[in-house]
Amino acid sequence: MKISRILSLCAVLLMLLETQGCGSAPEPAMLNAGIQKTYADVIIGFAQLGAESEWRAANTQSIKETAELLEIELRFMDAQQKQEKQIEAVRKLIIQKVDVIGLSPIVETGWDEVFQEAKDAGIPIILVDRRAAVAEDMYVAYLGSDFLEEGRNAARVMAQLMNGQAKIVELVGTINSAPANDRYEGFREVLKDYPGMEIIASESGDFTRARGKEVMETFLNEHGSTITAVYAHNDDMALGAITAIEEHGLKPGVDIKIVSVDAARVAFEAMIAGKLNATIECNPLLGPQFFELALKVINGESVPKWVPSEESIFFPDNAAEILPTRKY
Ligand code: GYE
Repeated sequence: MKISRILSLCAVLLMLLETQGCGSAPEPAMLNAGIQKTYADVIIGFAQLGAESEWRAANTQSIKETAELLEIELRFMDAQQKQEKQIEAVRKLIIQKVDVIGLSPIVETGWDEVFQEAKDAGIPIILVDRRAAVAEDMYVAYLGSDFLEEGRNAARVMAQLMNGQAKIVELVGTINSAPANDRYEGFREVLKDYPGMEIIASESGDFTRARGKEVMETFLNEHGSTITAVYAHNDDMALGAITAIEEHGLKPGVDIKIVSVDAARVAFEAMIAGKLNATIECNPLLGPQFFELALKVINGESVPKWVPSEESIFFPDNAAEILPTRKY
């Protein structure tokens, strides 16, 4: 055995003795001090929230594909859109003693207890995609988008499209989820500067195409052609709205302008068909950044509290050119 390895083992032993003396559980990063783990040495858990949208499908694929590529042992759980199931999934991962838990919390609140359980077990949590309303020391990092800015951008783009005059209906994402909360708030923040832009109805379509269509049908039945614009918190709901508008005998993208969030391939197809006017990018391809962060955490390296994803805005004029380059 090399001297350096013996020294690091001694350091680990010393640390163990010290931490046990204080009566608190040793942090896994401390245990590994000096011994650099590789992807092949670790088991990573991921508690996904469900499979509600194109975005989610791409996100799940990115996580699974990256794990395979890096030969990481991944324990992947799907909570099927239910917080109880997601909490249960985290508990299972704790029992399985994974090295890190990645979690996309379906809603923002109600996480304190299970986060505390993970902390007590010495298993760090990385928030992926969505934030949770817990104290900062309950998770090691948040990897994901600036949803507030996405909401602001949607409002800026819509104000331009509508020359500052609009009767807007809003399709909100999953109630109490971080992206729905922030896209709602960011949009309104910018709209304050445009007195001619009025939100006449706002309801949740739960980020799905089916609910987006249903809610848009109700909006159309209640407000008819008073509606001049739709703000959808994701592309799937925008696509549902497009169908509802067509069935109502109006032209989506022309009679009613539509701005959504995500920039999935389906949004580019809708823009090419002239039925969607803009999509604000939200990047789901978080697999590579997630595992890189996880390994750093396991090896005790410091990581930023928030790792933002890089994003842009897309319009119909070059949608056909860009579509082949889109990975989701
Ligand atoms: O925009 C939506 C999905 O959390 C950013 O969830 C994600 C959102 C995404 O269902 O399509």
